[in-house]
Amino acid sequence: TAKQGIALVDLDEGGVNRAFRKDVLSGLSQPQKAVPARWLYDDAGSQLFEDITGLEEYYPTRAETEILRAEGDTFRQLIGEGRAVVEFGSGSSVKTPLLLSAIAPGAYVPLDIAGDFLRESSAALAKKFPGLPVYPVEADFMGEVQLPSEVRGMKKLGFFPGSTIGNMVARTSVDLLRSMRATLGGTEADRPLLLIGMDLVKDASVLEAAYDDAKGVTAAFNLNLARRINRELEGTLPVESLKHRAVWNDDFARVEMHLEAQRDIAFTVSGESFAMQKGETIHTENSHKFTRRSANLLLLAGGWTPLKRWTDSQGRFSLILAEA
Ligand code: AVJ
Repeated sequence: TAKQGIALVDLDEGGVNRAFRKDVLSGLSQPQKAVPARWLYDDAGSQLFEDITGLEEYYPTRAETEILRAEGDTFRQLIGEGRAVVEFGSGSSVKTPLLLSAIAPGAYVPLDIAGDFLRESSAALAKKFPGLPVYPVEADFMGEVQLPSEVRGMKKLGFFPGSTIGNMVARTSVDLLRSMRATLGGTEADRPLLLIGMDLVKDASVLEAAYDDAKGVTAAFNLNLARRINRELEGTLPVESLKHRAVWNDDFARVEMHLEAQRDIAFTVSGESFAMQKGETIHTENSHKFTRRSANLLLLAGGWTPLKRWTDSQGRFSLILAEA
């Protein structure tokens, strides 16, 4: 069902985020321990991710921004003016303005589950584009979202930069692409467009460095999840005995982040006991990388026909325009 403007964080009597606890307890009970990547992004985690985007080794943000800067004229030709831009996520202070100034949209609709961040970034954006109607919607865009009535008659462009799609396994990303289609609506005569960032397969050493930087910012980002579990779920994870690992999994074409136990450890979370042997890991994130073909295949499976593809000058990252 479509959602709009609901309070999405469900806390128990003690103020504990129920979904977080459920995901952590069930994830730590699996043979390969795993916690869904979305829990990396509390306030500290979101700040650390911001820091990651400025790192020498982390090329995706710079590469995608380069494309957005360089291809404004082509975007405008292919997308046309006056569309309502529906961004899946709150929007970045750099990328979103580049797109909006290139295509002169009729409205901007950022969708995000984190209401505070959504309101802040929307206000900043509205200030930058005084004539542009901005309609933030607090919603989980993994399902169909009801767009504000003000944009119902307008043609739509979905915008999903950052290769965030890469965080999902194939079946989840296909579901998301189909939900995006449903959210954006349209008809056969008036098909919505989607501009989506997808990071590309490249040398494993380049990828592993991008997810295990010399300054240790990505390590801090990953370890922050253990700290968050300790803080929010009365956990006793020995953070100093966990090590950040970034490994290229060639079978699935993805970089995986793990937290690896440096010795045999035992700990509790919300009163439940867990143990890890030395070398055992908690899998905390997937970042899938694509080829031209795998990107096209994924989009097609999700109900989108690729129309045009751009890469940065070093061929590291792609932006794809697709039509429903
Ligand atoms: C925000 C999902 C695009 O996978 O590259 C960066 C997150 N994790 N470094 C990515 C991330 C470790 C990032 N995304």
